[in-house]
Amino acid sequence: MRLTDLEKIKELQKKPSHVRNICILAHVDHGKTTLADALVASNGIISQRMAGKLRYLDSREDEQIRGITMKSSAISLHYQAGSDEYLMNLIDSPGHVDFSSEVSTAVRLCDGAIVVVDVVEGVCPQTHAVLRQAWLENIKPILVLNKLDRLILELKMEPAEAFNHLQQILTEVNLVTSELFTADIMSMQTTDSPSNPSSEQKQTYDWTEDADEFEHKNMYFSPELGNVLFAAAYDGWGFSIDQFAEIYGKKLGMNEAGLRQTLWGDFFLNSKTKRIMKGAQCKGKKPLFVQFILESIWAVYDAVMVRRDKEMTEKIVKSLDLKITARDSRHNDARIQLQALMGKWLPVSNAVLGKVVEKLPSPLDIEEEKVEKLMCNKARRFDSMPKQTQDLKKDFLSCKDSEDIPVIVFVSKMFPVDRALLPKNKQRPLTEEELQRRREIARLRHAERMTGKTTGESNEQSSAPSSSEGETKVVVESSEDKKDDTDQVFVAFARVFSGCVRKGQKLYVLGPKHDPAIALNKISEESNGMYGAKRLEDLTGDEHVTVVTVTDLYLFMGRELEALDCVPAGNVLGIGGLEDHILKSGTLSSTVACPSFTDLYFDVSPILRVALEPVHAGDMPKLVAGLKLLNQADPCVQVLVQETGEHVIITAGEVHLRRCLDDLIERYAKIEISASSPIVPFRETIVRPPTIDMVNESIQEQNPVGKNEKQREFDDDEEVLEPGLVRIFTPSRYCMVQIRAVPLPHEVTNYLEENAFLIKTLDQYISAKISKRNKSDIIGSSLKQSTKEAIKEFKDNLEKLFLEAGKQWKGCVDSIWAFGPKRVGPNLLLNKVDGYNRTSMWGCLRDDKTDVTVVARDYDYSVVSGFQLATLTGPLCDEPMRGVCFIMEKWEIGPQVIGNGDVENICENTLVTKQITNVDEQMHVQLSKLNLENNVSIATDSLVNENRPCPEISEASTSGGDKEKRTDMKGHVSGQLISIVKEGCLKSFQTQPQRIMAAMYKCNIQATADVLGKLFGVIGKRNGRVLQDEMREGSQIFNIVAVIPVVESFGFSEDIRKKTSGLASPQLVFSHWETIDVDPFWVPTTEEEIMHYGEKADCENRARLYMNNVRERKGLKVDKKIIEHAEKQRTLTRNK
Ligand SMILES: Nc1nc2c(ncn2[C@@H]2O[C@H](COP(=O)(O)OP(=O)(O)OP(=O)(O)O)[C@@H](O)[C@H]2O)c(=O)[nH]1
Ligand SMILES: [Mg+2]
Repeated sequence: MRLTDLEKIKELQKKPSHVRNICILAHVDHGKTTLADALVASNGIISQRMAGKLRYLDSREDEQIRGITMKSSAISLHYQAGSDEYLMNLIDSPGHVDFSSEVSTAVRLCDGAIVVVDVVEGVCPQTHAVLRQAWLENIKPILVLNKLDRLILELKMEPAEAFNHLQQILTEVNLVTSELFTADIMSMQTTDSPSNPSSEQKQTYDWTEDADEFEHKNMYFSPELGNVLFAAAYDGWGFSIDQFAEIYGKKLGMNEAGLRQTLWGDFFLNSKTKRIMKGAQCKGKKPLFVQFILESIWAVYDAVMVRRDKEMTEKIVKSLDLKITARDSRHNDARIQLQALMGKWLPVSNAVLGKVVEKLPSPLDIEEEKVEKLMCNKARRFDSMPKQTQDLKKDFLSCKDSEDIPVIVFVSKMFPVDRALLPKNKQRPLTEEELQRRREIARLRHAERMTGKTTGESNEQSSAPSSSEGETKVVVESSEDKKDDTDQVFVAFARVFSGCVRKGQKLYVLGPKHDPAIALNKISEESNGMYGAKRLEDLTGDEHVTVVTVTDLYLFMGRELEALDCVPAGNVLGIGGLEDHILKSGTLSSTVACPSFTDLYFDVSPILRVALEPVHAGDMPKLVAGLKLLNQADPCVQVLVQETGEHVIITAGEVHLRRCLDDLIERYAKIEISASSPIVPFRETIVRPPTIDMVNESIQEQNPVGKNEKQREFDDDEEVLEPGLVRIFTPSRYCMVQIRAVPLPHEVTNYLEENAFLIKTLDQYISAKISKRNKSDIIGSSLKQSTKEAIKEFKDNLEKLFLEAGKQWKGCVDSIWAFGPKRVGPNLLLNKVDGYNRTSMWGCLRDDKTDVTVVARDYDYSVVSGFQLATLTGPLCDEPMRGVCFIMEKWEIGPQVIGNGDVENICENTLVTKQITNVDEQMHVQLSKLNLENNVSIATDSLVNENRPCPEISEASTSGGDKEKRTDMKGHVSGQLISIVKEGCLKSFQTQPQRIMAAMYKCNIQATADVLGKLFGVIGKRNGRVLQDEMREGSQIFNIVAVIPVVESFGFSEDIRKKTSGLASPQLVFSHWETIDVDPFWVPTTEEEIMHYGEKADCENRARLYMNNVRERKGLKVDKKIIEHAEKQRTLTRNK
């Protein structure tokens, strides 16, 4: 029976000091939902006995079937500590890495976290991840070391052993937090140092100051600080050492505070002096934790579970003065007896909720630092925001709910709810008055019937309508609902940070690009206050604010929702009716001075793609509508329509994909859907010519074997000057380009990839310069000092990496022309064209006065486009390139090229080349002149409208009659140039040794020694590599870190689980790109090789296999013979 009614919760919501917003975080399967069950049971929502078995917050069917949580869900609980009552808004989050975006959405709404660690598995990858999340969002954690029962029953540890083990786990956890802390300090140091003069003076850095702060912030977990609990949530018990300090303080007449400091650690009780002494370990004494705590618990398990000693059990119950029902104490199942006993003695809910109240902050304690972090992202300074915006900080801090305080709400996700489950559509229990009324109606009906019997049948009919009045109403309601085309509605998962949200209130919905400064200006122009009552889809490009009327407010109660009329600051809530205004997350406020909250931090990016189509073609509209709902409901999934028209979803991993498909089929689209096999991304690259071939024989320079089949195709190609260098003319002979392809050093490629966001900033800046737009939401005319510094550092590091890679790269950073594909990718185009001094990429680093124009030659943009196209779809299988540098060595353009007729002459004749260069120079001089005169770049203009005839070249043409023809031809130049640059890049790429790059997953597996062999077998079979296999100290468990190609990963987890009888279960996270060191075009040539690999080497050549699979999928030409040397078929059944 539920112990707390809604009225009490509403009352508590109004006292922020008595509210705690907390989430439970952990690695997968460490026991979050089980712990939540115990807390839920303390409110009587589920029975104590079902706690741990029901997993109440896993309300989805697939969560129950698979036994893992897939979405975060919230419940409001009541907790009484002495005379004080508290409201706990608790959020349970998933631990599987595929759903880590759900963790981000939960953490954003909370002030504190309960971090759970399974003491057998210890610190796992997601433990790192969640601690990091908590750190990034400035939320305070307490630690629950869970599953202590496993140490007793499974690992059969002695109490002293268990104590050492627990100490070790605690050290591991603290190591993670201190790493986070140091990383944070380091980044603060680096960002502070250049601009902050005071830090220059402070040459020697005092670590102790920060270490103090670290301890002050309670970031270290330690039982004596009161932020560590020990538990076995499944058995319903848990404790902090404070509880035992209290018990033994009274029992032994000792100082409680003293005990609190010594119960954990190297202390023992001197039995003679009755004093607590230090140095238990070196003196071979039992530490207090073992003697006073663990031994007692071990004794209970021993009596109840191991020896099943009834007498002893009764004795324990008596000595602890517990009241256990006869039903429990006589139960056949010893575990139930144990749970009843331990649950009564050390109830985990009391221990955990008590510590939550004591150690975790209330909404009132929100720190200024956190508020600033929420309101403004790193690139911007809080004090650069408008004054009205800065003023909102005090409203955050005061957390008041009065009328005059602006309302600020953050929605972290939209989650789907069955329309039928909304409180307004649910049958609620009848109140006493309603029951009374119904009774009255029934009595009247009965009386009428009795009189009807005497007066005749006719009356019976007339009484019928009135008797079913209640029912008719229900029918009307449900038919009204049927009008809606879907049975799913979205409820926003949100928190009120300031003010009080009320039903019927109008609020602004602030989009991610909303700028308070602009909106405040606009609003003062429009006198009537609220502007633009629009929906999301009606917004134009520069509008980022819509207005919504709040229709429904809900309280989350696990599987149920309760309707509310208003929710004051500091509480987690659900808001209905926002689906047309918010896609995944967003900010609501009563003032436009409020900025849109900073983006949620997602740890995992989606990588697994599948294409979807309906089984019945006519269902396409339903699929599209379903995908729209899925996109809104899942914080991480990406839904897109590819150029090919395919509908594609990108998910974080296999488990996430399965959930998305189930959701689509059963909830959102409700049609049969066929999903393609996963589309795994690849990359294409080139490498230095290898020195040994596939069979480890060295390749001599002249040996034609050194070239593969593909490279030999270009042997007679006149455009190929040497391997990796090509020269191509446009068909009109108007332009010529000479391009070389070389592999980029690995370090550079990785560095470019890591800094994609800076490259993007740089690109936006240059585009803004070129088009002379002044977009305040991007960068505008000048960069912020901090961004400039970051770009400068990026450039310096890039230079350093190039220099380390070899002298040949000297100076190349200054000649970078473009990054690609999509202008940010890890491939480079370098400008080595003689006499073409293009404005450098790094122009923004010069001071603002000189940084005025971008000088670029005509058709510069076409060259960049050609490069972008080539790097986006490589020649192997139309996948993007990675780590390739294209060097434009010559680029000639002009009328003289055509006049000379013979191509050979043009190429070889140095005189002509010189002429061309002269024209080039002429153009350049003219260009610069114009620049000087107008102080704007003409070339820049022509970039914007690239098909426009170019004034310089028109003037350069000598014959007036030719003018029209030239202009016409030039109209095609840009297109032809794009095409030859693309072709040049591809050809120069193809004349080098090409390789496929595979996306790699990193996986952490925990397994016992006996299954290691099988495990390595599975990893090896899937072309994976084991990077690390270490035995966890003090346990039989090995921590294995391996990498496997994503393309080989499907069914990997399942395979591992089967081979190890469910003992090991891996989690896969995208790690890096790896070159498959096999030439996809290699075919055996020598007799030995043919004997070894067969004529086509198809079975061995992994790279070729991957390449051909992708080509087949994309409908590209595949160079393979289906049947070779087919044998005569035999029928298996013999004709009789
Ligand atoms: N022995 C033992 N098992 C436990 C304990 N707590 C949880 N478990 C078991 O651990 C498994 C996982 O528990 P859950 O509560 O679902 O774990 P979770 O952290 O919510 O998992 P995800 O939500 O999927 O990340 C279940 O089989 C539980 O019965 C415990 O204290 N002792
Ligand atoms: Mg769970």
